[in-house]
Amino acid sequence: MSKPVIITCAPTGGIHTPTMSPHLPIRPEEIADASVEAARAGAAIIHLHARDPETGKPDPRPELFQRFMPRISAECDAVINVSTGGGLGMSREDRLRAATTTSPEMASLNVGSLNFGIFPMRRKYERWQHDWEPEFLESTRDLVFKNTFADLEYVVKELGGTHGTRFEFEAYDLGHLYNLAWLVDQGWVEPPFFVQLVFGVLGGVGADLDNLMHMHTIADKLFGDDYEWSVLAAGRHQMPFATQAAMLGGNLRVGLEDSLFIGPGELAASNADQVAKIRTIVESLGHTIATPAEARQRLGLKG
Ligand code: KMH
Ligand code: ZN
Repeated sequence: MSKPVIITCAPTGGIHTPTMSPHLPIRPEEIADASVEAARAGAAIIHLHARDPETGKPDPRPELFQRFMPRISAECDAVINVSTGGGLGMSREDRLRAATTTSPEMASLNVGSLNFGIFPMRRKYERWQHDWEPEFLESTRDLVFKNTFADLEYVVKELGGTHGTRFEFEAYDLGHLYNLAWLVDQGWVEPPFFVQLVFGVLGGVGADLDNLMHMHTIADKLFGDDYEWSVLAAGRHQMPFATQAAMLGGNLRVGLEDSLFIGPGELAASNADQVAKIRTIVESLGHTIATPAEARQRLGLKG
């Protein structure tokens, strides 16, 4: 019998724009509501970004996080995970401000650099098509999502050391797993590691199940019993990849950060709907879902 599945929900992210879905939470109250509903639907971890309440753009200001984090903690028991990815093009300092101000139990750490391509999809996938803003698409053509070795060292020492925060290590490609192994070798991070395998971001590894199997195999070789793994996949790949992760004994992430859809041509009405859908799938496969307390214990969080 495999372990209960840890569901992470990422309610808003820093990529999709408010023009793309009326259901994307933007204002602090909306982010708090979406997070609490997702937790009630079965998410044990909530991965958080903030947005400018007026424009909806990704916003690093800690005071915005402080407008939804306390409410989420007061209204549910979910683990709060603060993004250090922020928004494309943000400086390292800005990306860290919210986490260093709030000292969360968990923060994301993107364990390598990549091109972060956002381009219109091929016509055959038009039911999953997004209405991206042309200027935003243009701005991503010449952009590197920068996570150098110096950045990684800085973040693990600052957040992991001083603040006792533990990480959702996001790996977008095979090499990123080796970057994490390097951090482990340096003695800068301690097990258990929570490794989020990310599929379907153009610039990272493609959403092909053979890639999932291979990344899982390599992660097993590198981290053995010292890690828990989870899967997220962008856009239309979200639910199939989450399902596959659960079938293989892993954990999974859903949320409007990663996909605005709940089915072909159908926008998700809420984050909780995505959590409820994957929970139904997971439970119908004979698995159970993890409570926040179980996630804390398995991931060695400070609580
Ligand atoms: N939007 C995801 C593909 C972060 O916040 O650190 C990446 C992400 C990055 O979650
Ligand atoms: Zn994120």
